[in-house]
Amino acid sequence: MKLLDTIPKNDGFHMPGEYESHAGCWMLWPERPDNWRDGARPAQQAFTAVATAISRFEPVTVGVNQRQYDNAKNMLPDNIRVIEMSSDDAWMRDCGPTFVKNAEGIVRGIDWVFNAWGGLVDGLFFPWDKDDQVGDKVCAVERKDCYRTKNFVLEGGSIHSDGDGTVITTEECLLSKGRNPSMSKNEIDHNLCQYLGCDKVIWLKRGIYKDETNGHVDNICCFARPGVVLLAWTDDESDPQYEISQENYEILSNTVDSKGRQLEIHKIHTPKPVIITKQESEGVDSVDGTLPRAEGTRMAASYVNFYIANGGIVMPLFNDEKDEAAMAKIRELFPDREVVGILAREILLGGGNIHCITQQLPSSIT
Ligand code: KQY
Repeated sequence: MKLLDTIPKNDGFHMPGEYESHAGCWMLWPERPDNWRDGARPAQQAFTAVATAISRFEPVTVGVNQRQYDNAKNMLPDNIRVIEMSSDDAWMRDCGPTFVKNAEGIVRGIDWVFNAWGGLVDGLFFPWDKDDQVGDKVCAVERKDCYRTKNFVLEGGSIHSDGDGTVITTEECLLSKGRNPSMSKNEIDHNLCQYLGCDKVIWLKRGIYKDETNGHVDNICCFARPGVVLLAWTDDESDPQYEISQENYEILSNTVDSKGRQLEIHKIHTPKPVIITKQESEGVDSVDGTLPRAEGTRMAASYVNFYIANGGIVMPLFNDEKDEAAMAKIRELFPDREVVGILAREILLGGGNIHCITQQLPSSIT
């Protein structure tokens, strides 16, 4: 497969919306005991539930480290393709490729530089070299030519594309010191347009309160279709999330997308704060250089972190009184898709959610 050093936009490629048709979905398998409690067993059950749900709608492939291959094969249903692939952790959205597509339906990958959400500045573990190779490996398995961004650090969870010329991101993440500190906001904006084939970037300020990725957009805001966004929300003025959501609402209300459309904004109320318990904290190995999981820490829980599959939505639930309303709202916004809820606390305890552990491969249908 070719490694390309040209620019996707110049080659006629752009990132489709997640709601466009997929050839499949990629995931990784969790195992590191300094991030996942109890030897990652509960997380493996949650990942299995997510993979199984998505596989009802489209083919799923799970990349697994050699030492977990047998276990993953045994836990995952037979319709899921399991392949041996080294990784440092299990966040396919972030270390995997972002796929772009042209008018003929040719699909290519972008293999961003990955540095574990901030490298030596505020990255979440060290080293991350195996994760950094995942994008290239997925493209090879899928026989997709691949763009490598030599000096541009980015994770897939920090961008959303509407597939129609507009991308959303957050300043908190893309302007963070651990990503591309020598680049200005304008330069980063330009790079996003060049690689994702878009004409406009909407810059939100901050992501979900306490999000350890420096505020990935995929936990706070996403597109339901061009011109329509979902925004994580709270009416509780005493919650630090209140000000963050208000600020982003202002930005979204006072902008237009690349086609000049005013955005329709739908508020998705967050669950009540999800806090790590003593037992959960004690189940995680303590290792220097990995973000600790201390009892009492608030995790960045949000319903917006869902995956859009062909004909389905696979969304996180938290056993919270807001679960039902969030599901109902998402059903209303995606009337042609079956909405499947998965109890996702064990994924959240690792630092992300369903969107963060999945990556769609667009289909070649034009
Ligand atoms: O995309 C994400 N939310 C990934 C979070 C990584 C957490 C690593 N502990």
